[in-house]
Amino acid sequence: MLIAATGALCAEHGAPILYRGPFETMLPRMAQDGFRGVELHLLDSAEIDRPALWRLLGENGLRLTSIGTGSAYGARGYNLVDRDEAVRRRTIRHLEEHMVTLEPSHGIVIVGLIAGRARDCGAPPDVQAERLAQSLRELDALAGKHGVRVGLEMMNAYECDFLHTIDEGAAFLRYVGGLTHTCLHIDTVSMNIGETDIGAAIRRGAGLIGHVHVADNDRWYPGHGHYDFRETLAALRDIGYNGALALEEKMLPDSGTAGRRSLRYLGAMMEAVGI
Ligand code: LER
Ligand code: MN
Repeated sequence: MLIAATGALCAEHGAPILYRGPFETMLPRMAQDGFRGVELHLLDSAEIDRPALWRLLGENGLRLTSIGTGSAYGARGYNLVDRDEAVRRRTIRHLEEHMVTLEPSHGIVIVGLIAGRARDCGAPPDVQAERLAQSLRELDALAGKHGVRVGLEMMNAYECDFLHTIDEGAAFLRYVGGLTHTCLHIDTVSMNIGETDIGAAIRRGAGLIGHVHVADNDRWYPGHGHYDFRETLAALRDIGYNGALALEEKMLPDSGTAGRRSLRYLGAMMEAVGI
């Protein structure tokens, strides 16, 4: 399991993104703090200098595990269930740009907030489900073309209105049917809110879980609060999970301290459960 730091060109102070700044200063800081993986949260992949990013990743020994896409939902209203088909089409084209950025590392494009909500859809839940299913079928085909994967994130009920638990995600993937480049993406903060038994839920998700967001229950670095990382890591070990643990956590008390403490704490927990 590769522990990845989250990073963004800019983000609100309280947002759960660990490092911020231009690639040429942010990526070396991550590497110096001990990271070998990075999850970038990008507003628009078409606006970045991809060759420069790929060069800097290589120079700093970092693998781009994943791209977080939620900022385009907030800033531009992009989503996959919108009542306006033109918005849905624009969102799929937008996510394909992230797939191009992820081609060299065969990483994961996250579909979390950008999945959209009932208020974007303006129709009953079955229509919302079918629109998301149709959008995911298209994204899945594009992911195959670009050699990447889509990670459908299960988020808690305070942040989204559809697909909160691993069981719900698994049932939805069965409903969509035939996806070959789409996985479930889980998040410790949301599991802490929505799952009844986190270890058992992860074990039932064997074979489907492809990406993991990690933070303590208070969204600080692992070890700051009371989330049971040992239980989660043991369950991930049992299902043979070999993807990333991406630190979607606050930069508190500062990026470097939080990053280094996360690596130390998760490293010790992984060793304790025999990973
Ligand atoms: C997105 O990855 C997520 O987990 C939400 O909580 C948005 O912050
Ligand atoms: Mn998350």
